[in-house]
Amino acid sequence: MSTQNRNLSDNHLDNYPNAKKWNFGVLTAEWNPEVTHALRDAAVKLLQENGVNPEHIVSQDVPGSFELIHGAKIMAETGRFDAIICFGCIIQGETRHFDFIAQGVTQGIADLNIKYNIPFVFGVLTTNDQQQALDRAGGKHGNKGDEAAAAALKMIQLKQSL
Ligand code: DLZ
Repeated sequence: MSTQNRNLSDNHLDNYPNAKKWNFGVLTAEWNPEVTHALRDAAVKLLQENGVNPEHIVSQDVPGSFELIHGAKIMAETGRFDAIICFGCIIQGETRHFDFIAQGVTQGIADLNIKYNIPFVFGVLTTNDQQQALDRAGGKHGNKGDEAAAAALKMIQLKQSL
């Protein structure tokens, strides 16, 4: 994801008069928690700033980014949520594990978007090192948690406007 020309937190949000009725599932991978929890906290804050009832935000951790897929599926099948936001941070290591997990999670979350009639937001950072991740989790490139929350709000609004 390119951040060269855009601070990720530079979201100009619309007005969401119905947001107080909307329900959100938020899933957060426990790997690299200093990053993923910062993403989650920014998202929850932005949702609430836009009128979402704190009691309508269900937040759960999963072991790693790979588990976001099944966690999101379980959440979707409850039928309770208008959108599900997934947070993870996959950092390049010495082996090809990074590629397989990143590919699997990306495809898995994409598949959920097709299978279920709600948006699943991809808030997964894939970076070369921890600093790049921190730069996007409240650092010099803003916080991708804001962007993910904004995407969820916009997609629910889109669905309800059609
Ligand atoms: C195994 C693994 C590795 C090597 N790296 C990461 C990572 O950078 N970020 C992340 O969220 N999870 C990682 N994991 C764990 C996998 O996502 C998954 O939890 C395990 O493979 C068990 O299914």
